[in-house]
Amino acid sequence: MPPALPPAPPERFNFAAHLLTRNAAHPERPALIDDVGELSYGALHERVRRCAQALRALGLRREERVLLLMHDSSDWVVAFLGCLYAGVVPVAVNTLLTADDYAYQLRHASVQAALVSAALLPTLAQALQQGGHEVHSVVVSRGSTDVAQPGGVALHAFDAWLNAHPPANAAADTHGDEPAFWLYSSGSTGRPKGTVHTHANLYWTAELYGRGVLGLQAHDLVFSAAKLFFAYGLGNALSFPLSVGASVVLMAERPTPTAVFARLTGNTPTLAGRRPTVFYGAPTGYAGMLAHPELPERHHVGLRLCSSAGEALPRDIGERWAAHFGVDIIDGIGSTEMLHIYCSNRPGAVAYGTSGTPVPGYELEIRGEDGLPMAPNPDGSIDIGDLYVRGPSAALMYWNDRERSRQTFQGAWTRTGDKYTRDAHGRYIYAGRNDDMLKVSGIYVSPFEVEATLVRHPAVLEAAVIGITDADGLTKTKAYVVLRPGASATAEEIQAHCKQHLAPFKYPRAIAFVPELPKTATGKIQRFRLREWEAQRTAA
Ligand code: 3UK
Repeated sequence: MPPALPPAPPERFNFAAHLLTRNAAHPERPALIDDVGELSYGALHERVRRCAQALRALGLRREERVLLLMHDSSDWVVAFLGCLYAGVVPVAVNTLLTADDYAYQLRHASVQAALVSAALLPTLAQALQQGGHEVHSVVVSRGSTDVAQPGGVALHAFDAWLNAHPPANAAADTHGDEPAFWLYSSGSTGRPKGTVHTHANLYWTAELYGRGVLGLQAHDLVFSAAKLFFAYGLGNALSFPLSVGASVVLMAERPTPTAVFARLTGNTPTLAGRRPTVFYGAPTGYAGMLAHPELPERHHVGLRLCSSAGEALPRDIGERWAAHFGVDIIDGIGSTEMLHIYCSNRPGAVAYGTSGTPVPGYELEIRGEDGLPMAPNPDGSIDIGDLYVRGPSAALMYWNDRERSRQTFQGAWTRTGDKYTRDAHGRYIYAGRNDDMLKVSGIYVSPFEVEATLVRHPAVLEAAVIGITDADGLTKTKAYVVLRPGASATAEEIQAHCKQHLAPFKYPRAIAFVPELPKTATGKIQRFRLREWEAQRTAA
């Protein structure tokens, strides 16, 4: 008998209140350990309720949206849960974007207020200056609010703002299916999609994956290299651990190998020797750590479990990590649309090079070109097709985008955009995307967006961007560039141009200068030819 699925949450359900209630019996236990200090479950309880009250005092009402643009810290968690507690909807956004990106999000989400890290305030201020938004208040976490104050917007310092308000007495009486928060997700063309998630979706991912598959326990100390603004990081470092009373390490800086090693070995002032038992990261991060000269020895870390998602984990990386640390990496596929992982390996039963089997509570179909589920072969395997998933944590919709919502959310089923096969043991094997999206370091990059930026460089006539596979088996972007007659530019100059005009993580990792691009008779760039060139080059 498979283990019974968890009970459905009650109809009236507020996820923040649910977490606080679940942990009310152990107020002294550490909940969050960030770069500057530690917050117990009791202190978290109080701060979340103060935050809810303070949001109401700003004039925010149920269902209104707030931009959450912060580096990982306990303030991030307090802000997110404070919004949920008040029934206010946080729009949690990537901290690596440009002022133009934020200006779009402010308008698209009709945001009323923003919660921002001091270090990101200048970028947000630039976005606010573009106008066309309804933001009336900005709350600044950790640092000076000394910045040219955008006209008509009130600035508050997070700590003083919280402390000026008593804890709210009661949580907003939200419905489990009510919009709780949004995350933005990029598509190959068009603006990013505002993906609307509910209170119940957080519950389902925490119960089905965090508890059900990963088996997180109250005594775990978890650390995620993937940031809280990614759906992956939000489950890893917020909803999963806080659902079981575990403790979380939060880190504001970029997850470089050195920064991650310091946490894994407990070697920071606030950790003071406490070492994470569970680590989550993207494959590129694991590869970077394995290649790093300061990779800690097995006995310097306290890991019992590692998780990977965002892009397929190459077998070799999993095997090398397991050989070094004696701990498997559990690879699973999830998405912003499904909120977290719905198909995964299992602790103690890992098949590297596969995404494992469906997470109990989710159903998968591999569909053929006719749109129907493909029949298994006699040995039980299924040939390549389009992966669809059905499960209780699917987003409600993409905000204000009927067309793309319809394409993705098809009744109970969600179209993943991924190609998959299934082997004779029932394990699912990733076989590429069926749009042009690339996953670089586990983050979506649209080749078209990069191309549009490349051609803005004065020396560039035309450009095409494709994904290439590096020596670790991971995807990196490569740009084929045709220069204007008589113009010259170096690869470094073109990369610097991209980092300046695009979110820097989107810059092409390699540049090839070519006299012309392969095109069809009608002038369309033949990307498959570029991929063939690449294959020939690597074979040579
Ligand atoms: C790809 C994978 C192979 C795949 C995510 C865990 O990555 C997450 O969400 P995104 O919306 O991207 C979704 C797409 O990324 N992908 C993710 N994981 C894997 N491909 N193997 C994997 N293990 O194309 C998928 O459709 O950024 C991951 C939890 C929550 C998430 N949002």
